[in-house]
Amino acid sequence: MAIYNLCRPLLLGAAIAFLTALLALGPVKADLLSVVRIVLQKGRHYDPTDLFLRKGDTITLVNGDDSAVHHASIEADRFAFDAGGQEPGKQATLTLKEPGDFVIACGIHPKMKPTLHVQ
Ligand SMILES: [Cu+2]
Repeated sequence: MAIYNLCRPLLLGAAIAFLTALLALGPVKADLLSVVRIVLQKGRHYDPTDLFLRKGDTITLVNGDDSAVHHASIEADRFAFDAGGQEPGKQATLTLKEPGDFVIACGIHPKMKPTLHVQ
């Protein structure tokens, strides 16, 4: 109980700081229900290799390699995605609007194949 009483002002301060930060984000508030996930392309691998997402979520593919170019694409029944050639440090985004399981292919590194599981 004593620890709780000691920490209480700190917790309150942290909560206020968090809420202030949320308010400062402004336009991002409308998107709080959807999620943006970072997917790293590095060392000829994706991290993570399986993503569990909801319809409306967005993924940002980040080329974290020093010299390798990646070319992510999806060929699905109801949509297609092509990030084009992604130089090191470049990003590409994709918003998942359809439910299902989708495999991202890298046109340059055939073994790079993460799967998106969209509910
Ligand atoms: Cu690649």
